[in-house]
Amino acid sequence: MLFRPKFGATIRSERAAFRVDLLAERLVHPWGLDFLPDGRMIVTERPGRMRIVTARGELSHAIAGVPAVVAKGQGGLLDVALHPRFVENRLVFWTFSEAGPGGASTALARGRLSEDGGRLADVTILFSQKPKIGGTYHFGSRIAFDGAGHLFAGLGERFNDRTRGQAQDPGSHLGKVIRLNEDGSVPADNPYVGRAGALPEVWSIGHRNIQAMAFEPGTGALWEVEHGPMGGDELNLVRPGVNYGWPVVSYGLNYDGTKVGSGKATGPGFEPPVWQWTPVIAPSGMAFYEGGAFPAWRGNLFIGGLATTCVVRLEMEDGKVVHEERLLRELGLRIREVAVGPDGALYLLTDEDNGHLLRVSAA
Ligand SMILES: [Ca+2]
Repeated sequence: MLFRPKFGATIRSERAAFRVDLLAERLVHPWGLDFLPDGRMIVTERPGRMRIVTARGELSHAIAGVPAVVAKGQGGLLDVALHPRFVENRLVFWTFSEAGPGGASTALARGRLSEDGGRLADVTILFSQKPKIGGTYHFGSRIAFDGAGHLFAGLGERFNDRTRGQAQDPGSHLGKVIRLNEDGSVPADNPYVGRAGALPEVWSIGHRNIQAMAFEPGTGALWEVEHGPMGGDELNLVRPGVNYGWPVVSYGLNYDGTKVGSGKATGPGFEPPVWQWTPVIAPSGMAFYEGGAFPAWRGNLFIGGLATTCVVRLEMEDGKVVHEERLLRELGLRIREVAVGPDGALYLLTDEDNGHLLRVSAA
């Protein structure tokens, strides 16, 4: 039986002692979180709401102006990210499941948050994943800014056997990382621009279901985490034009126990993951720790675990993972999103009907 520590109790781990506090609850399957310049947070809930949460955990009403989402299965309102110069332009970006001919797909939108935080104006759909298909699984997705005028989105391959092979096809957006300019236009130096049969937004191919993405401070490297099938969750270092292998090579097996694709874990022309989890952790959300509250955690990568109800802490050295620790398993909560606050605390969202916002601070 799991020991369930009370919120607020001191928890000792390998490198730090910390406490977990319940900041807010009654968020419905919260998904994405980012920090406003004043320390408040903007949070998405999968059914289609976006709200502001104060540093003390008070929830606002739903922000008006968010377009309709397909809130079914894994679909709905997904990630949210503020523009790196939000202070000047008030721009908010988010991903969601968008309806259309053929079913649904992941889309990326941008809007301008009113000064009072109550409304999004000038809402524009910057990108719609092609093709739209039926089914409610594997929408991805996460957003990351490089700070040099580009934004990246990690997308899913929509799960079903008929279409997952499109993850290998640069003419489809299924199972891709894409790169856009911040106005939604396509950068001329994207790797597939001008290639016959390819979609110009594509940055890297062969992904399954991307659930976390982050730039590494210091190196500027882009990392992503994606779900494997039965085994084979992956941490990948994302580079342009590179093929990450799905569904030809995988450390996992299909859910019926059969081998994936070639039956091999790696192969020529496919970039292997930097780290992989078998059995799976079902990762979602990640952040590099740069805060001042936990000096021993600086440079570590923290990744949420859904199925494993934990936060994975990875120690990184020269682009490699040198140690893994799993934190918070005893809480028994599915961790959907991980962010580092301006106070140096870790902020977590839990994927539950009564979703929590948790703060992990130094004890
Ligand atoms: Ca792979």
